[in-house]
Amino acid sequence: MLPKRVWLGIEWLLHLLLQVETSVPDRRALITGATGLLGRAVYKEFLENDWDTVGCGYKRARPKFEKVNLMDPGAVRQIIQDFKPHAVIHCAAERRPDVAENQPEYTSQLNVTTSGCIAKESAEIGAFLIYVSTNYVFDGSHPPYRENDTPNPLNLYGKTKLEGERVVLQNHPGAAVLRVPLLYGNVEKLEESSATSLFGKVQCHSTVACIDHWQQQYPTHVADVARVCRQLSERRIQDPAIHGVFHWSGNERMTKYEMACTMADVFNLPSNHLRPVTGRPAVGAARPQDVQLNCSRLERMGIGQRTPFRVGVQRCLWPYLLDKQWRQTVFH
Ligand SMILES: NC(=O)c1ccc[n+]([C@@H]2O[C@H](COP(=O)([O-])OP(=O)(O)OC[C@H]3O[C@@H](n4cnc5c(N)ncnc54)[C@H](OP(=O)(O)O)[C@@H]3O)[C@@H](O)[C@H]2O)c1
Ligand SMILES: *[C@@H]1O[C@H](CO)[C@@H](O)[C@H](O)[C@H]1NC(C)=O
Ligand SMILES: CC(=O)N[C@H]1CO[C@H](CO)[C@@H](O)[C@@H]1O
Repeated sequence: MLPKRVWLGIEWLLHLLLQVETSVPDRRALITGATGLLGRAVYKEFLENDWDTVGCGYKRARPKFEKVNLMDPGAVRQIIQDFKPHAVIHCAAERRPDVAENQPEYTSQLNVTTSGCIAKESAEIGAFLIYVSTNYVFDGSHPPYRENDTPNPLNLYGKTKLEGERVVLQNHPGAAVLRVPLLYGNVEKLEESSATSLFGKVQCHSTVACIDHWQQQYPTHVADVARVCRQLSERRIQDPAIHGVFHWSGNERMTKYEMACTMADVFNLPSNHLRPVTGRPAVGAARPQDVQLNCSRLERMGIGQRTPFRVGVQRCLWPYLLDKQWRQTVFH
């Protein structure tokens, strides 16, 4: 028997050796939409966790990312053939329901045709693909929704995302579809997420703001979704049987009105100018009332994390706080 100290020494050496081994990234990830709200977080998550990571964008690509027009099948083929990724995380899409409603041609080309093309090219080189989809594929009449519940999208955005799911799984049966609800996180401007955009109204104390209190949402931090994408990709390397539809979501049910009140509370701002609107919204694309996602499939795999909404909004909104005095006393 060796003394305990010698064993500890051997263990330590092995630990060091393994670290050297794993510090050379031999896993490659391609992130589409890496300039977008979710893609930025996904890119960061893979990059910081030992993946050789390439992000692509379009209008905002340069200089950090590859500029690839995903509408061009030749360009899609070229980047996938050149980089030969092990995992492709497809975050590029047209996600604004009102734009999708008004520009259906454009939306379906980007959402459907492009996704099918990425799926075909990924399958050809044996890369795992995660297609990011939405809880809007459901109509909201019977929450919570499991992965195999029947979709019934109410608006064109949900319809094209659902078509995208189908064409992805047809062209790449080993792919994964990850459905997520309303996302928020570090934004380039407050309007980038419909959750963070509420902060403008919250800080404008002098103006009464009527805010939706009808639709139940589950605001989800992009860093949490990014973590799910990475963990799922790593699990897939060990277990090639992993594929199909997955759900991920925050677990705090809130209306936009409740999100706005929470933001006011987090930053100790007045909220008496915020007014709840309890009726179904009359304008814009049709929206389902409650599309809670049952996430137990990923939970059972031990995958996922959930940033509390108060913590998430404090982190991503404080740069937009107008009251510098308050910022100084609390953060410095
Ligand atoms: N945001 C949400 O609340 C939400 C909710 C549920 C599901 N999702 C899904 O999550 C995914 C990511 O959404 P997001 O909010 O991160 O979107 P986003 O911020 O609007 O980003 C869209 C991305 O798509 C890229 N893109 C657009 N047209 C392109 C083209 N022709 N070629 C190459 N790239 C192009 C954009 O690149 P450039 O800007 O560089 O042109 C950008 O990186 C989408 O699949 C969306 O459906 C989002
Ligand atoms: C989620 O679905 C699982 C079965 O897949 C079920 O056991 C569980 O009770 C469901 N959770 C909720 C909150 O409905
Ligand atoms: C709802 C919608 O726009 N559907 C279209 C999606 O794109 C395909 C082509 O890839 C069309 O055939 C669908 O009509």
